[in-house]
Amino acid sequence: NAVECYNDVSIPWPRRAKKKFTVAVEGNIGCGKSTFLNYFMKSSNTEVLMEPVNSWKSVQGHNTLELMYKDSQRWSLTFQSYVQLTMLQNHVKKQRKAVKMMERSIYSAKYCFVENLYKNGMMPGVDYAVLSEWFAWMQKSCNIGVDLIVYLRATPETCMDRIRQRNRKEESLVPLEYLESLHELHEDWLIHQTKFPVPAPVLVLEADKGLSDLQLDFETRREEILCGNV
Ligand code: TTP
Repeated sequence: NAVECYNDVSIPWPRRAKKKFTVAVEGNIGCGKSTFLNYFMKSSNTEVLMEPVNSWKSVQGHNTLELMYKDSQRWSLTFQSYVQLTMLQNHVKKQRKAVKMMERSIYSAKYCFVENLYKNGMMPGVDYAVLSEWFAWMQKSCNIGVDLIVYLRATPETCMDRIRQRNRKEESLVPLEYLESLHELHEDWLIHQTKFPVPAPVLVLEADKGLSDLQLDFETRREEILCGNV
């Protein structure tokens, strides 16, 4: 399969490159995923699927992201079911280039965000159960595989600073504790690998540094990221 092929260094790179390869970029809110994706957008063999945040803000005229932050008990199921749909659409979207790079995945939406909402009492148990049933069905029935996860690992404090700087109006009320809780869930999933299945090898990039230093890391690790030689 694609992972084995990309990891098999005995196969020369141009031939390895002909196999399709999917990378999911993960990390807390504000960690720098868009910067990462903008950087790799310049690679000619890579297609980049940015997260459809704008479509979450305008579902037939409804801002589901804003509703979720304003009253999560009432609206988090509405929001997360739409996120799950848009993630699925990106996963199954026909891949034309050798590398498909996705901002997040259906996995972090479920294992980090939905878990966070449920475990902190922001999503009723019945809503969590319905989303979990949908998720389990999609795992069995749809092609949602990824070949590599790039984890941009930043402290909640760094993420908070970056969220403040970008000043997205829906996120004005996000408290540090929310980011701390999401951070723990990303760490449990991708670093300790104790809580949920990890669908692909994980490449960790420390993302607390300034964005220009981070871009140097993108450059140095470029081959690993685009070929999966982790
Ligand atoms: P992120 O997916 O973390 O995207 P980002 O724009 O913060 O990424 P970066 O700064 O690293 O480039 O979150 C976008 C918004 O959507 C954020 O407010 C969190 C929210 N969100 C959820 O609430 N639930 C979800 O399942 C997902 C995927 C995002």
